[in-house]
Amino acid sequence: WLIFTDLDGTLLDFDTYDFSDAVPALRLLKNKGIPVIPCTSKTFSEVLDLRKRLGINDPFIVENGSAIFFERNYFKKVHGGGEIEGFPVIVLGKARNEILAFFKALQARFSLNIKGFSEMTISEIQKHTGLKKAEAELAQNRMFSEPMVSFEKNDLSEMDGLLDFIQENGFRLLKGNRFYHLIGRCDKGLATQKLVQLFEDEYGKTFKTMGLGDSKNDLEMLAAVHQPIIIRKKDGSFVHLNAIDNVYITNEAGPAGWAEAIYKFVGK
Ligand code: 2M8
Ligand code: MG
Ligand code: MG
Repeated sequence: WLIFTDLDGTLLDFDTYDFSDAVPALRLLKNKGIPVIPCTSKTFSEVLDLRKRLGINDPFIVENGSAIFFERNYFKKVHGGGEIEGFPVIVLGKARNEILAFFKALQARFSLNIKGFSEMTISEIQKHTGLKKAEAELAQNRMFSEPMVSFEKNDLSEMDGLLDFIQENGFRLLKGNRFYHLIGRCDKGLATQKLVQLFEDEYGKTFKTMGLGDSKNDLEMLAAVHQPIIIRKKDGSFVHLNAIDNVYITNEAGPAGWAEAIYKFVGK
């Protein structure tokens, strides 16, 4: 198995970011030598901090499929993608300065009532996310994307011409939980496929793949794996992603649902 997992609302509790209900399942995967690969909207800095606490050292996908990072020597084959902060990296998205320049162009053209992370103070980010100060700083330290809150009545995807303009210029707008995310022409699914390929080239065999997620921006990741898992939300609802077959929807929410799916498909 290779396990691809979203973090917020999936492996981490939506409000408290706690993952204690998933600890025994994480330990089980570690004992079995099964890689746990975060695939998240979060930044390199946030995931670096979290993987220490989660006790995992497998590759990770950040900022909605914008880049794949792994430890030196994790793969023996050379990939020539360069390094960022000591980690070999494969960049699939666009650099933050390009993202921010386009974000300004977007605001100028559509006069939207939105506010990006780059325009927020740390305490505003804390207010929107419930993160602690140090964590909010890690979330603001972005390389490839701009999350934003919208104060518009309608979903941004319903605004006339907006998505076309974004797409024509080589960008994408995704909906996470609390925020919209402006990224390059990438998604969690493309990054997942790319990383599966690296594993298969390295080991010369195929892997069974599982993906776990709770929102719309997880769609492409879930479509790219053999066993997609939709994690139930705390109010009992779950995201409806009709384009995906063979999906298992957990009974439990957040990290408890995560553990439930691991036991069901990987065993105890
Ligand atoms: C943002 O992402 C979440 C996840 O889906 C969202 O859109 O609600 C990101 O900015 C991430 O970096 C941050 O940690 C998270 C905190 O809730 O919010
Ligand atoms: Mg999520
Ligand atoms: Mg996410």
